[in-house]
Amino acid sequence: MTRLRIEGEGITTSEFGFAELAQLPGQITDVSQLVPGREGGGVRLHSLLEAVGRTSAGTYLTLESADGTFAASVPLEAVREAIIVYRLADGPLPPHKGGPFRFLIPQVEHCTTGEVDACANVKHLGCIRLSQEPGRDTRPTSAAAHALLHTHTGHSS
Ligand SMILES: Nc1nc2c(c(=O)[nH]1)N[C@H]1C(S)=C(S)[C@@H](COP(=O)(O)O)O[C@H]1N2
Ligand SMILES: [Mo]
Repeated sequence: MTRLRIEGEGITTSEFGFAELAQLPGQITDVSQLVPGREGGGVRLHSLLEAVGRTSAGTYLTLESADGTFAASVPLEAVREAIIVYRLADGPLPPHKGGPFRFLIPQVEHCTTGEVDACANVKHLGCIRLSQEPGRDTRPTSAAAHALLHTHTGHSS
């Protein structure tokens, strides 16, 4: 069973599977209510951070895909409203929707527009890491690199 790991400064390393995520407070039954055009259900990032006893220690959040091929590091403050999408109807979020775990930032800016943009909506999320300094970030920085990435991964945006 795939699990989502949370680790870093000031927290207890923890792992969450579908069942654990479903038991947290802060459930979002239908993410399309918050992010038009998106499907599935999720839980607020804030609930996960509370569950692992987050103190004020970490200021950056690094989101890494389970296979390690993609990572984005963003200020925690800027993604306070983020959601971990983990379900579609009663089952897990399928891989073609970015599952089993997908980071989703409501009202995010377009790709390559800043420190927090749509590229930080990491799919197939494996690990969330808290740190004082920015962490690993493989997001494309140029339009050309971005176009290439989209070609390779079949992005729709
Ligand atoms: N694991 C993983 N997550 C990823 C990417 C990727 O290549 N791998 N691309 C990112 C980029 S650049 C964008 S713009 C969004 C696109 O997500 P969408 O196709 O659902 O809009 O996913 C992000 N999450
Ligand atoms: Mo992107």
